[in-house]
Amino acid sequence: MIIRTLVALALAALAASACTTASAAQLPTHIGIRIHYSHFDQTKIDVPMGVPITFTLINDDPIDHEWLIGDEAFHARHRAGTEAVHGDRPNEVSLPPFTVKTTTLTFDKPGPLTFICHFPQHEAYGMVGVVMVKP
Ligand SMILES: [Cu+2]
Repeated sequence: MIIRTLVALALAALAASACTTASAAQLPTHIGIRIHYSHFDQTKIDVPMGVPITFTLINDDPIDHEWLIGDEAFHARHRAGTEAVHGDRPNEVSLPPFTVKTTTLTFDKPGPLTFICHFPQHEAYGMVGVVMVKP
């Protein structure tokens, strides 16, 4: 009985260590983010550094949104910005009502980046998420 318990504990420890040592190579490179009722359906996403990550962005709402990803300085510029429409840069995607767009980005530095919809009041309403780039 004691041996059986020890084996179970050892297996549990092995499973736990397997989870914590998951390498960046095992992280997904295709991410789907759905917008519904002015919220992103996922707001914490881990991605590997240095490989192309494809984001499929789905606007399920009858209003415009946008998906802008960058660091704090980038978002400070966009909060103050007057650019109404984005779409010519892979990290700035305009999403008209009921549209699906795909963009591909390769992150070359580890750490967090934030994605935000900068339409008036949307950030305050909760249209914010974080992509954590893992080395
Ligand atoms: Cu929005």
